[in-house]
Amino acid sequence: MHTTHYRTCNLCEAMCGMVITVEEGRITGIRGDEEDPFSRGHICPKGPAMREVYEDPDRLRHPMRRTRVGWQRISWEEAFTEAAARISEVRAKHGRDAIGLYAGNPTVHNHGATIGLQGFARALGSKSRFDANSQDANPKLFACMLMYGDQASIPIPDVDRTDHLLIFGANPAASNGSLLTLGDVKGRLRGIRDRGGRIVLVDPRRSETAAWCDAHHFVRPGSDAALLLGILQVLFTDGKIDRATVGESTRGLDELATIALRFPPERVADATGLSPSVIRTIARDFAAAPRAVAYGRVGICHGAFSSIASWLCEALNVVTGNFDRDGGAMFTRPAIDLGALARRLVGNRWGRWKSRVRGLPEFGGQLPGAVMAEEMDTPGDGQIRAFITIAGNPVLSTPNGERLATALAKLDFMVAIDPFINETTRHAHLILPPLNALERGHYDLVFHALAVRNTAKWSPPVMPAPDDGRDDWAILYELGMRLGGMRFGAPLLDGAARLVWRAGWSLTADRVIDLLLRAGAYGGRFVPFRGGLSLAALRKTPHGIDLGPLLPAGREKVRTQGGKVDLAPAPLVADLPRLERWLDGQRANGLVLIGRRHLRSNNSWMHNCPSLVKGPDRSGLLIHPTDADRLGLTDGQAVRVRSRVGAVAATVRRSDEIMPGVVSLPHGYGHAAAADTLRVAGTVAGPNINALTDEELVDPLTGTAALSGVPVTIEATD
Ligand SMILES: Nc1nc2c(c(=O)[nH]1)N[C@H]1C(S)=C(S)[C@@H](COP(=O)(O)OP(=O)(O)OC[C@H]3O[C@@H](n4cnc5c(=O)[nH]c(N)nc54)[C@H](O)[C@@H]3O)O[C@H]1N2
Ligand SMILES: Nc1nc2c(c(=O)[nH]1)N[C@H]1C(S)=C(S)[C@@H](COP(=O)(O)OP(=O)(O)OC[C@H]3O[C@@H](n4cnc5c(=O)[nH]c(N)nc54)[C@H](O)[C@@H]3O)O[C@H]1N2
Ligand code: SF4
Ligand SMILES: [Mo]
Repeated sequence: MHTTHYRTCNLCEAMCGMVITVEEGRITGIRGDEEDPFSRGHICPKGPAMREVYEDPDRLRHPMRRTRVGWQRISWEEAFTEAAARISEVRAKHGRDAIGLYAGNPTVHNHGATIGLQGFARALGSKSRFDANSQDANPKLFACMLMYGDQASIPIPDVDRTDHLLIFGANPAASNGSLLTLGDVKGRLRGIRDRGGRIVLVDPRRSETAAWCDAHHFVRPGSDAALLLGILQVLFTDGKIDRATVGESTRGLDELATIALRFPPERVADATGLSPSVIRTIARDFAAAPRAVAYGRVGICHGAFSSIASWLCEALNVVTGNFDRDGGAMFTRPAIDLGALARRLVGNRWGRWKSRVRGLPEFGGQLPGAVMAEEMDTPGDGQIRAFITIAGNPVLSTPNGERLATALAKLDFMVAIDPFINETTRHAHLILPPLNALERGHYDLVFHALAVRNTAKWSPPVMPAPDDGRDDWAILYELGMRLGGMRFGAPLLDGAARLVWRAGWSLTADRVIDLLLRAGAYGGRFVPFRGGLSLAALRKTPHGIDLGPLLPAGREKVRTQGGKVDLAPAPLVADLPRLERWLDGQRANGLVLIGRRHLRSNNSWMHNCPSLVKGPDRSGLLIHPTDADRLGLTDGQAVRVRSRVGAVAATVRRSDEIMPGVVSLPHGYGHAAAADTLRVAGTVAGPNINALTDEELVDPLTGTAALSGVPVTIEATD
């Protein structure tokens, strides 16, 4: 038997369409789908590696219990009974907040996990909630919440129509885009230059993306906020801001101008590493372009001033008239309105409670990952004693991961919902492995809402699910019900769900997607015979549906009181003195560490795929030749890299692609501790960068980890 399946890859944010062929029950090919209207045949090496993940002998197919003599297979019933009993026990003895919950990145690439987690977290009722966004996009979401009134109002660079793209700290050539879903990234970016437009990159590393740009400028890690103030100063001084027009749809323009005027390029040049004339050129080229858009991502979210930098990057688009217009920063109109869901389930909240030990604020119901370890290893009321992870590997992904590993090992109880026994889940008492992505349906709940065109696509399962397999949704649902009932914030619905569950049924995540599609902007809204989008309609268009280009959204997306964009939100303005103290103060001048991504890795979890890890060692410590010469380091030399929190072994890679004064290690490596259970990854060289990153270095507004710009020293070990 030979079958062909069309599917969206759910590994990264790019939503590539794939054609998967299956013969005699085996996957025989995965290639790009030329007929997918969004990705147009583009695919990267990770897409085909989905077969290796599916077939991986290390991937768990059954629940596992850790015993004195190793991992033991148990039944789902045993696993759920034990997990619910142990969690309930800790909850009864120490209170709800003693249960920690960490949700990792793949949950947002999985509609069942995305929706299920909301109901599950409420079932737990704990304030000790964490997710990967506090190592990722929280500063940007926070800026959007304050400026546009909603953390789900995230403007997307209209790459297909812009004349000028100014990138701060993103490397789409490796990452394929983030908070910017653009299938066929290379083709789409090339389109800008083919139209006579320009791409300018600001990054401490001359990354793979630099080769696609007209200009690249080195910037000192963590200094983007200062650079953006310098750019805005030039625009306000030059009179490039149409104050009357911008003033109509915003508040705080005069305040922003007054702030920016205090930061002429001469004041920020030294701290940023860009000369005043380069800063002026960046500003003037941006202002001169008919349609321009500034885009900042992980690089600017990983600094100590990440919320300010994210704010100013948004503000640059707004003040130059490039907000909510074609070719600028635009909002999507997805088939399922993630914003409405998020407002209902997450809310635009900040600072309702603070972390117990350090007093960092919650944001959207989550505390920062940077406090996880101290909340476990500091005794007292509310100390985390039981921990649930789903689709996360915080030992490799959060700052000072080694401290976390030590704390995990001392917990009363830990359960992981994960298909692998890795550096984090190895500390669990129980592991509940979900179905593989190819064994379940897929709808990109999150990334359709962040894409450069409005599109919708449903991917049915490719491979049959084993009889006793459960997807993430089903696992969360069962455990949530046993812990007091899934709660989605609608008591009637929650009550009905409980009755249905008691009767032995459950609602599937796919059914929820169908309901949301019908209720959405393109759905029939449950009017009989009206037609419109539904799961059935999407099944009939297996390559996906193009719903058109981004359109101005105006009031619908700017949800502040009064409906105006806030250009000078009070919490961000109040944080500026901290930036000024740093800018004008004595700055340490030692080496600082930044991270990087490679096309062939996906955070920490795909190094067990042989096709992705073959070839040259990609984990080297990048160091500029002038720094290497000063330290007497040669290419390939073994070194020890040390920070305040730890030390790791690394191999020197001299390269002028990195800025002098900066060194770089990729994140997601350091698999030695799990070498027995990740038998391919365990042989891959490279240290855990997050054994060096410092949990004390955070953006104080959101608690987002400052993973970039960590002070380090380097010494030769051979
Ligand atoms: N192949 C691959 N693709 C991925 C992932 C992966 O691991 N591998 N991960 C996915 C995930 S979870 C995400 S969030 C996205 C992230 O996608 P991107 O935001 O594109 O992230 P990176 O590729 O890490 O690029 C960040 C860039 O910021 C630079 N940088 C570091 N510090 C600074 C700074 O202070 N200022 C400036 N201006 N730049 C700085 C780095 O040198 C790097 O080039 O990628 C997604 N896609
Ligand atoms: N120094 C440094 N640290 C970083 C970053 C950086 O740039 N530099 N980037 C940060 C960013 S942007 C992110 S998003 C985080 C990512 O960090 P995390 O989200 O903590 O971890 P991942 O490495 O994505 O690990 C994903 C886990 O999910 C499991 N998994 C995969 N698919 C599924 C599934 O369908 N269901 C379930 N239940 N499990 C699944 C994998 O086995 C793995 O254990 O790392 C952050 N950490
Ligand atoms: S670019 Fe992203 S979505 Fe596309 S094939 Fe690669 S991992 Fe999958
Ligand atoms: Mo991420």
